[in-house]
Amino acid sequence: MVLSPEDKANVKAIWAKVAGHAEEYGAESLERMFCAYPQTKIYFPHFDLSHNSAQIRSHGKKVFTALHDAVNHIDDLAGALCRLSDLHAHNLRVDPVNFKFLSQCILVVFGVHHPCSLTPEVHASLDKFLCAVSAVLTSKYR
Ligand code: HEG
Repeated sequence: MVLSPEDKANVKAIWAKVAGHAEEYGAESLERMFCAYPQTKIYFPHFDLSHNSAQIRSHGKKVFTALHDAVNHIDDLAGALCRLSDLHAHNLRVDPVNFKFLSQCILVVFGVHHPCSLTPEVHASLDKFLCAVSAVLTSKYR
């Protein structure tokens, strides 16, 4: 998944809107994933999955903070996500299909909160970025 200079600029621009909302947007993305794709709940048996639970908020913030870090290292995603890629492949063993589900929900959250910013071009760039992140996080399975 190759991001053009324009894709990178689009991702950085829309990601600037997350500032101060990482927990809120992250939690909403997770809740949408658990609701629309209930099979994803299997990875979180130890979580309280009720609406707006402290665990969902805290995990949502972690996911969005990691994505923020990835945006800041958009030219070296493999390096920026190296530790998380080990964790997801070797410890968590999340089936790669689930990354598409979460990415889809993250896109929807941007659409809900920033409808005017999510132009078709920005949508396409953000989709490519999330695909690239997912590819790194699922690259070490064996
Ligand atoms: Mg993952 C932990 C990021 C997709 C299931 N995930 C984590 C952590 C981060 C993260 C930052 C905390 C790591 C730590 O504790 O050091 N996850 C992350 C990103 C993405 C992603 C950026 C994709 C955009 N994760 C993902 C998906 C699933 C999943 C699709 C399953 C449906 N993640 C998962 C689980 C944990 C993490 C079960 C451990 C949660 C816990 O026990 O606290």
